[in-house]
Amino acid sequence: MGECHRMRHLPHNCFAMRKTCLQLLQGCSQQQLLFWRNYLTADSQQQKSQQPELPQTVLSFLLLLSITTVLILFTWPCLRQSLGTNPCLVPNNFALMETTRPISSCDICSAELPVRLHRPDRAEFAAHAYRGRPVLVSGATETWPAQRRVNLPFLRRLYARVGANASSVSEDGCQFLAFRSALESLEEVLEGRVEAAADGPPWYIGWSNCDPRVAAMLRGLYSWPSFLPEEGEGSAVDWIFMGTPGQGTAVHIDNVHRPSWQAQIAGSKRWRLFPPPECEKVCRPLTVDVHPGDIFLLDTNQWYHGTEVIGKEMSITIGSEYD
Ligand SMILES: O=C(O)CCC(=O)C(=O)O
Repeated sequence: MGECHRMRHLPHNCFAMRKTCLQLLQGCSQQQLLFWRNYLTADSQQQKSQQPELPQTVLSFLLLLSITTVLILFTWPCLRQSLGTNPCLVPNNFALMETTRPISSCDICSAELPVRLHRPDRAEFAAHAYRGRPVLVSGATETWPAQRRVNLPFLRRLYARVGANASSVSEDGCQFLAFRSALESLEEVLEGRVEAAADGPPWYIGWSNCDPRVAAMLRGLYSWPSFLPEEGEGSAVDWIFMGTPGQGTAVHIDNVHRPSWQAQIAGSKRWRLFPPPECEKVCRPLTVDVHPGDIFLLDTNQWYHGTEVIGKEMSITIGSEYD
């Protein structure tokens, strides 16, 4: 094919760039031109199928970038807390919680909520234990010495006597939550950073009481509610929440294993409950006021909840999850 053979490196779009192509192909016979046309067309199609197209690469990159951004946005509050002093065991990221929580059956709603029970026995409570409907039990803690004895000075003495390391509540899976209060640990609270008077500067905290010596002493002052399902006792850590009037928790939803009970030992607390979005058409938000002697039972995984101490007293609660 003479001169034509040396034009192996014709540009692939040669036939589109007619002028250049014709110059390059000068001297080729009709047959040679046909040869090159077939050769180049086949070659360029093969190359096309081997190389990923630019738009596809850009799209993949953008997709990856969006996924990474969304992941960072959703997990950042957790990551930041985990890197700081508080382990992020009570999830506080609304978007993350909302996208990962299981969808509720709207059987958690009914016209009359909360369900009100007075000193139920195990059989009566069994009908409500796992239904997800908030239950307010009255008259179930009258015999608890905790009602009269547990307050901040008592807890200060107890931790000092037992020699429990109060800062340990933020290690090994135990938690200390300071909510809006500028407090770093339970130690600070017990060592006097807050006033025991209800009308002093505001504060509100919660902690999982995982020191076995303190737990044993406190369990001598209250008992596992007798109406709860039998197999539930002792399997979970007790939680104490306490603080001054006007304080409490912002609305949130939990990711814990089981439903919770909470006994109001002192003061009064208002719970604001909101159904999950999938049940908004079936049930309404509700407000439940809990007073000393009441036990409030709530599936905190299904109901968005926030609290506020009402009245003039310091609020103290003890509670746990039940099986
Ligand atoms: O008792 C409180 O004030 C808050 C309790 C709470 O938010 C919870 O148990 O998830």
